[in-house]
Amino acid sequence: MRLINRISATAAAVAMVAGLAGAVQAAEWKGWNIHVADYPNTVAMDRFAELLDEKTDGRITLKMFHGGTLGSQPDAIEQLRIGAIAIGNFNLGPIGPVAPEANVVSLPFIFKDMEHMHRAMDGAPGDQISAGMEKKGIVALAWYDSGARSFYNAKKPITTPADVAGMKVRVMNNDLYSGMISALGGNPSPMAFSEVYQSLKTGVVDGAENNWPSYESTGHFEVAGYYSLSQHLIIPECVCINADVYNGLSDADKTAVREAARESAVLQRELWAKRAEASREKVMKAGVKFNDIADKQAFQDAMKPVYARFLETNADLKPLVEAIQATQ
Ligand code: GTR
Repeated sequence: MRLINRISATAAAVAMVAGLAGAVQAAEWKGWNIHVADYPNTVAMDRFAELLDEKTDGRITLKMFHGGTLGSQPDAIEQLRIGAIAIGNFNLGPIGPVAPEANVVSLPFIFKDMEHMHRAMDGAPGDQISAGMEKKGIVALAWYDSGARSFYNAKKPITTPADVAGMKVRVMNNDLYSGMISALGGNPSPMAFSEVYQSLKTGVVDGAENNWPSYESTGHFEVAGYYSLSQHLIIPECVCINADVYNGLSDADKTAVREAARESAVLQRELWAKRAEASREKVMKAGVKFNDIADKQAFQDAMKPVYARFLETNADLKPLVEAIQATQ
């Protein structure tokens, strides 16, 4: 009897120590995402969390905070870099000011279409961009889609650069976007995503620019009813992780984390394609005045000073710009 008691006491102690060890090793990560509940990125990031849990047998738990509740995107990028949050679904736009290589994708019209962007990001240019981000403490695990961004405003259709002249246009925090609006003769107004609806509504800005799903999910279409298909930016997004957190993982967990991110990206891209169409239909039904832009060349020509200034301060990135442009 005594012996049995001793054995079970020992077993309990062993189990406790194992449990403690497990608790010490188990990681609980915080994740940032800016979008609303049913947005493709939100669904895909939740799936990423599930896959992480499955693939690491519960060793890694990711708690996602959606809707930008942990802060604006530029703030969240800094939080990720210092390790206050482990994971973020970031647009490469606000990463550009931190990692110059990543800024190349924010040169207006650098990508011809989504397929061109995919080929470049899946090839050597994507690797160079990842390496540049990693130097700044951000590891890109997979790329998400974000469609093409076009101009919208509360006043009139935009068909030529002259239509933008004098307009106050919200841009994301990145000098390239401010330069882009200035080059069209407009007044750029950098501000956080969460402030744009109210600013459009109260006339603090006349317009903004985004893809169909963000134009729709934010309600911007209700307060800026002209959408003009300029498609001037095709910016990829990442599932990103703090570099120290990533480098501290075992090889098996690194593989699990990468696989989970890539699988979530396959889902995100599928959902993205459907949502882009659904959002377009929804805003059109709501009465948005849409126009195509027959002559995009005029907008592209106006971007020459933006490229020139960028390459002046980032001469070393000229080969990367050219490699993207040459990607077939
Ligand atoms: C969206 C993007 C967000 C954010 C937003 C913005 O398309 O998914 O990450 O960058 O645009 O305009 O701030």
